[in-house]
Amino acid sequence: MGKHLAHTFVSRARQASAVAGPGSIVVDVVIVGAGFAGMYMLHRLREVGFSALVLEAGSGVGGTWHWNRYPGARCDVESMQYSYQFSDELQQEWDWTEKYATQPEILRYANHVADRFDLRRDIRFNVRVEAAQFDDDRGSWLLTSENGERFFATYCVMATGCLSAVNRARIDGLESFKGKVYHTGEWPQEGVDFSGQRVAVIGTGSSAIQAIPIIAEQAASLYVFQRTPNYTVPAHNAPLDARHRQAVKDRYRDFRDEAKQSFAGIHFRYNPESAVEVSEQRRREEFEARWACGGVTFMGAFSDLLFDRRANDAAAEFVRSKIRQIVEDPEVAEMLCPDNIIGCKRLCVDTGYYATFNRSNVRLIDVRESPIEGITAEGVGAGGMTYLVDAIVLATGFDAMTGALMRIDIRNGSDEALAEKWQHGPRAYLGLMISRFPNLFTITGPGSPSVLTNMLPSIEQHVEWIGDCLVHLRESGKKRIDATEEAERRWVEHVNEVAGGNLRSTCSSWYVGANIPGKPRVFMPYIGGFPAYVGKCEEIVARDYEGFAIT
Ligand code: N01
Repeated sequence: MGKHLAHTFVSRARQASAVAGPGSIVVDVVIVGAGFAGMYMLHRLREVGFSALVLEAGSGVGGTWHWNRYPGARCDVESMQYSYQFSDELQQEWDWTEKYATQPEILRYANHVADRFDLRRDIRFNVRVEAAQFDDDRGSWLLTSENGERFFATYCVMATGCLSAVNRARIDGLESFKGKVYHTGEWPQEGVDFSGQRVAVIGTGSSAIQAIPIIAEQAASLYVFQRTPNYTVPAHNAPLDARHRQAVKDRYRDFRDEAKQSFAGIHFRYNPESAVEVSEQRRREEFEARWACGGVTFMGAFSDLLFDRRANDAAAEFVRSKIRQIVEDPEVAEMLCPDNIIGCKRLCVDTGYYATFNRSNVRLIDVRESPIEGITAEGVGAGGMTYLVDAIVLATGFDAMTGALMRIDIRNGSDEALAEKWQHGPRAYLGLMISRFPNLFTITGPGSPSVLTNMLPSIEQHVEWIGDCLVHLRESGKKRIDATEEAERRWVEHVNEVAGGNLRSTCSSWYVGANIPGKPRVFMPYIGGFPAYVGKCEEIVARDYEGFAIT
């Protein structure tokens, strides 16, 4: 921070603390969350001369990667891409060891970033924010923690994550179970050893699909309770070849720029052909090649997989044919075969998932027709049976995109709660700001591409946009920014319109809030693609922050 800026901040902080009262902390910007978004936001704000403080509920940095320590947790975006690019020194000095990094390796990386940029001195750990209230007269936010600490700031940035508010699923009798209950998204730091135990896993989403093969190797017996079968493609993970790693590093800037031109912000081979226009043989060849390569880029096999039901059916049938080849018991194979749109729910990536059901200690229980009846002290009841277990793993997902925000009592200067404003679904301008909630920013909020893209470049783009916006306000002598209702209305309409043309908006997934009882059904992320979105953000800035009221 420059000397002048530092002086300005200190005197401003002194003036403000006189108003805020003793025991309160006053900064220019308060950031909630020390995951990849909050860490980079802090770094960026320091670079441009704002004082900032991060409040983090956990005991360490890393967000998602701090909490999701379940066995087998690993990112499904390649490690050379799931990393920051804001510092060339950082991306050159860090050596990923595997094609897809494990949770411990990503957490080591997050800690390395925190140390390298000396971030910890401005992060308060074990502080869970309970409420955030804007004061119209003061023009500042007051955040209050569970322990009653108070933090004042002109601006507030919610870097609370899209998949961070766990959904524990309301199952009768869960509290009466006498063994241990774990949620994949709140895994104990010390780890869990299931050796010799009888274990139940409830859920078959991405988390379960990664954890099940590992738990199956440890446990004496494993019962998998499946409500909806999911499509998963093999990861084909491998140690990262040193020559490949160096080749990417040698042209990292170009590599990253090319990735940003792709729909999901991921560098991969996208095939512009239509699946319905090519021959059966050509289709099969391409699907086989994608299956052999592995990973989520399977959905890039043809350009129309998410737009044309016939194309989608072909891809889905291909995966079902693989399941039938891998799983030895035809009845179990049929239970594992999904019948919905592939890629509608987030495609999963696995290592040995389907083959796990060939093990004699693993049993699949279909709870679609007869849901879990309840949990007793001894186990899980379903289909008239009680499955006796020592431990239950809830792999039941998250209250995605809005959950972490809604769990904080966020109120504007008129005491209107965000929960009230969003009672029929989230409304935000660009997923960055929410009208009537001035000086409040969200990173990868609803209405931004976020979860449909590589999160790291999406986070960086938001952080840089917010940093530039605050500099703009300072330079123009302004201290208040709000999205206009009209701009927000038009953006929400656009988000919905684009979603309407995509098969992804048609099924019951967490993208539409369908996994949380009572949550309004709205397709939450922006599905127009990363380049279109970035272009829109830049255009709005070039038009002097069109759609924002700056006063
Ligand atoms: O959660 P999910 P997740 N009784 O919501 C079931 C990211 N991620 O933690 O489909 C029985 O996908 C539910 O069943 P149904 C990724 O974006 C990434 O696995 O609602 N079952 C479903 O099977 C992912 O999409 C990575 O019928 C119940 C499961 O629980 C997102 O996080 C790894 C139930 C929840 O699946 C969330 O994934 C992990 C009940 N009462 C996660 N309630 C990688 O990068 C829920 N279910 C690889």
